[in-house]
Amino acid sequence: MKRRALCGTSFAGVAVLCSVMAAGCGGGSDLPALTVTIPATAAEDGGDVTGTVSVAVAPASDLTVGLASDNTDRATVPAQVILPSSGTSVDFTITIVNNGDVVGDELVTITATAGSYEHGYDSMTVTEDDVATITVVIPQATINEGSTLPGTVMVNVAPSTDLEVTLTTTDDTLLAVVSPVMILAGEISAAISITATENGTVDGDVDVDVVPDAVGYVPVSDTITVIDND
Ligand SMILES: [Ca+2]
Ligand SMILES: [Ca+2]
Ligand SMILES: [Ca+2]
Repeated sequence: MKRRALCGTSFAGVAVLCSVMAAGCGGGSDLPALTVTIPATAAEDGGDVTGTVSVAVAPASDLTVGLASDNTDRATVPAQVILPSSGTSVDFTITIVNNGDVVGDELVTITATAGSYEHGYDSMTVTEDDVATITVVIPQATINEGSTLPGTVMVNVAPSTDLEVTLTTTDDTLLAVVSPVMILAGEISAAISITATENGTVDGDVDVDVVPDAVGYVPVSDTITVIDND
């Protein structure tokens, strides 16, 4: 995708942009233009990508080009690059920010400016790689038959309305869990309670998973070992 700023239009936003260009706008003069070319998309976890700023005719002397990103939470660029008088383009690195937040795909616009040039810009979509998860956390590694322990169920994205969480275990004859529990709107966790059922059978020590389920969240279970007392 390539775009150039249009000067002399009646749109208020564009007029403000053009006013920054001093002599470049309003008089109808045909200043040489900077052209920015960047990939249309970049994956949040895909590493850095390369952009290019170019001009139609090589500058008379090395040209300092200022660069800016309008969404530095997603992508950053060097403050400036030098377009050498020996050429018509220069590459620059776009650093893609890989975070753990779940915000969805977002648009980033990279703008290039230089004195006596019409500025140029191009936009890209940085695609989200993180997902909303719901995770069971049981602090202890073991639970004795006949006893009860507290735990927590946590989300990495707070729900906008109360979230019902269903909990199950992979062996409900040995380990019971109170279900459902609610994570309240705006909160990220709720307490849970697990009980190792007392019985008279020789079961041995058994690993049991506690598995969460909530609409819109990827489940992450936890494992605890039930210690037999028979
Ligand atoms: Ca990420
Ligand atoms: Ca993310
Ligand atoms: Ca037993």
